[in-house]
Amino acid sequence: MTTEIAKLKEGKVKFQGMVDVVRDKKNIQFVVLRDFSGKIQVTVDKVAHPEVGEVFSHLLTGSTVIVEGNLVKSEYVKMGGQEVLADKVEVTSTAEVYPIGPESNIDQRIDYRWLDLRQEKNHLLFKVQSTLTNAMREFLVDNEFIEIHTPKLIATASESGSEVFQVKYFDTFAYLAQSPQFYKQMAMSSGFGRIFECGPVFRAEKSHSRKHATEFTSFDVEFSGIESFEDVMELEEKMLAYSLEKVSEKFGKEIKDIFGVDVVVPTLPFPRIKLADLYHELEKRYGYTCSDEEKDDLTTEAERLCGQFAKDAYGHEFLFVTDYGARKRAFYHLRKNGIPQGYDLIWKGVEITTGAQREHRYEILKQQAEEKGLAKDVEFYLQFFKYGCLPHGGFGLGIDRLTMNLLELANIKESMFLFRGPDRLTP
Ligand code: AMO
Repeated sequence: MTTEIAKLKEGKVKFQGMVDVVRDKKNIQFVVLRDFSGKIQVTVDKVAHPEVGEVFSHLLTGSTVIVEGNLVKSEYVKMGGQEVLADKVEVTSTAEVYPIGPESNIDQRIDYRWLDLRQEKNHLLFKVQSTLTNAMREFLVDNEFIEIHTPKLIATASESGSEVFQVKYFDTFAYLAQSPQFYKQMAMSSGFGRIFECGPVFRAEKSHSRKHATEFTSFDVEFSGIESFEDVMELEEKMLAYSLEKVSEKFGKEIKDIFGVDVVVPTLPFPRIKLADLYHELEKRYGYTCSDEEKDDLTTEAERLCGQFAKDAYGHEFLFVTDYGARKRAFYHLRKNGIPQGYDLIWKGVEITTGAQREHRYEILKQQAEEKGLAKDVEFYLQFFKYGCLPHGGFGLGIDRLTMNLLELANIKESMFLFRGPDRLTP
């Protein structure tokens, strides 16, 4: 039995599908069945096959069947110009009335996410996400990066002081990794040279914003032998341009039709601007100001305005912002003249990446950790740099945010298979 609707051929067919809709007329029924590959119209002559008509007339959307019949060309059928004239049907599961509909909000829809995901729009979303991450992998593997898998259960609350989840671990406690940061750098110390990882990370932040989740998928890259964080930005922009081109080729038209969004393959290089210059421009162009204290980081409003600014100043969707204040950046960023050698990448007014050259010299790294009051927690990590380590850098990119931006979705919840937030642990 063939199970792919899209591959059915003229003549006798037997296949499985899920009921999309049943249109019941007096003597005839038009049923749309679907599977992952596509849809097909099944036409039932109720006079010739009353027992088949009887079955379909009781089936609700979502029920599943095995149909046997004859597939014929038909110029009257909009759906691919073909139909299956059914002579047999077997029900494999029945569905109840759907508890959600077009009027339901995203939180109600997530309660029944498996039904929500049945929408074609959502199928497209995840095909796009899969193509995007696959292209990123492909780009890196072609450039001799290897994929590694680092532990998510760790012994100490880590990194930047950002909140971590504590979990019971036999007679003691463990923490859920908020980033593979320490281990991707360990790979550099191990001499791996070029690595990446795509996996879950956890943040115990009670944020209800449109771009925060407590668990998300992070695409992390780290590589050695760099001369400055410029090398890191260069790799990332090339990777994104390559991947967006793949998405555009494969799904550009469908994305435009279904999401109303143009997939723009970005030109290289992406524009770059220092944080202080950015604030100057935002004030000059849009009258935006904030306190001096806020200016060593990007405020939420400034981040949003970056989308407009990148478009107005450079005709670009992306913007690298560099030269943040040391107070706001992670202790492991290499500093030159006190300035952290890192960046954030803003796309359409939303941060999608943090990247940097790392401090690879043990003594300085230790001192920077101490300054932030983290030396005890990161003792194990500091060891990685005691026995020599090449200069290196890398970046972390949130896959869910990337997808949200690509398809211009209102909320990150839409772009996650299953969202996890402060009030959400189910389904
Ligand atoms: P950072 O903390 O900036 O950097 O995270 C990197 C990227 O991850 C995404 N992101 C999130 N996505 C959804 N929900 C959240 N709560 C959330 N927090 C962050 C964003 C962000 O740009 N170790 C560094 C990376 C590095 O330097 O390599 C880090 O984790 O897209």
